[in-house]
Amino acid sequence: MIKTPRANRLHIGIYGRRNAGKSTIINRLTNQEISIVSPVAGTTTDAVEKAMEFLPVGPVVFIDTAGIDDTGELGEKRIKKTEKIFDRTDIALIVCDFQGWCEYEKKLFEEFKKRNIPVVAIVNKIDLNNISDFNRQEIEKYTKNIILTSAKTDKNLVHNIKKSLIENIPDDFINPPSILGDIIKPKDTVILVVPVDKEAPKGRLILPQVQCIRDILDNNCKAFVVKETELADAILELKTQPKLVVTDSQAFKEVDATVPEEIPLTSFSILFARIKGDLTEFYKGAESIDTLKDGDKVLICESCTHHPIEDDIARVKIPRLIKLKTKKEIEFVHHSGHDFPQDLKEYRLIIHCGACMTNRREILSRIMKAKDANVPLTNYGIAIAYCLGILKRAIAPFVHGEGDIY
Ligand SMILES: Nc1nc2c(ncn2[C@@H]2O[C@H](COP(=O)(O)OP(=O)(O)OP(=O)(O)O)[C@@H](O)[C@H]2O)c(=O)[nH]1
Ligand code: SF4
Ligand SMILES: [Mg+2]
Repeated sequence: MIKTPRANRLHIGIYGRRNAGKSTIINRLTNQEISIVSPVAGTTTDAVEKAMEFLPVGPVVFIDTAGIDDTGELGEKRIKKTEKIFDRTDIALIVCDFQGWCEYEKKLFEEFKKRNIPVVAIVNKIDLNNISDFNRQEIEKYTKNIILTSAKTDKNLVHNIKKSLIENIPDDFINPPSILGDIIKPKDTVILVVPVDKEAPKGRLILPQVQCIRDILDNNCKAFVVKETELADAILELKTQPKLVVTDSQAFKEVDATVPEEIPLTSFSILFARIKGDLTEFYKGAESIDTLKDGDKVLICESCTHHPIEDDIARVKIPRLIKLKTKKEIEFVHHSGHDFPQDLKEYRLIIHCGACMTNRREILSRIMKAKDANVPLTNYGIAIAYCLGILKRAIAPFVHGEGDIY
């Protein structure tokens, strides 16, 4: 994703008057000194851009702009330059202070509204102001997305901006285009391992399997679909080594033993965790299984409701695996459907289903809610792979550089 072309990145423009704190905010977001910060109004004269992977939002470009309340001839040139950036903005952050939602900000807002660009209002410098002076209703007439913050002292600033972005990003940005597109290239072969057990629906494959087959075909590659019992033969019969083996999580252990080490192996759940959620967060969530103690509550969430079957993955298999791994007496609470429990604080861990029937925004919002409550969140496939001791292998195809996972 580092190679994502600029055009495919979400462009986040940071606007506002001179001295509002725009450059301080871009530096916080990127965790780098991208832009010069100073008390002199009009410090940023030319837009400063930074492309980066902003997880879990994805590939973005942040654009710090010159303050647009600028006056004089030079100021007009700066205003024109800043206005040009409007055209490249997919989502706008308007930075102001308590008293600052005035004519400039309103005009800016109307400009973005005309262009159908979502706006997040960032009311900055709360450390210097008396919070009771804040008139939220005034800004709410324009946008419901309001972040009250201090770019200098607020530890949650980046988290809150991510949350707001996830809620407001246009759909085509939040849904990455391909499941395997950055892993495979034309003519590659991918083996898909599909156990046909009691949980498999009669006469058909399930949605993640079908979507993977389609994605492999879309990438001009070959899909070789087998049950775990035919996997060893399939590998032997292939004239060239498969680029990847993807298995159902439930057959992971068996498949791990069959697939030679030099062939990358992952699971459908991990592929979907990647495009539906945030692999890094899910990985951290799985690691927290080891910190569970006697009496802890673990929430298991499924996006759809269905009748539990004997040996059900949520009610039987995952609890069994976690108990085996931790040797602790853990209470499992089950939840299904589109609503998400309001109070998450009582849980030590949330394990989510593969979310094949939900959109990415919903899962990302759940991740952010779990973060707000300080509860780690992972998903079925990643939790299973972790408990079986094979997560490192399953995640290896997605580890880049210094250990970034995406
Ligand atoms: N106390 C306090 N100072 C802040 C905060 N955010 C920014 N500042 C200070 O406000 C001044 C202006 O910050 P910048 O980030 O340079 O503002 P800017 O909007 O980029 O300004 P221009 O580039 O001139 O348009 C600097 O002295 C910052 O240190 C904040 O939340 N609290
Ligand atoms: S959304 Fe979740 S519960 Fe529903 S079918 Fe997909 S993985 Fe299963
Ligand atoms: Mg600046």
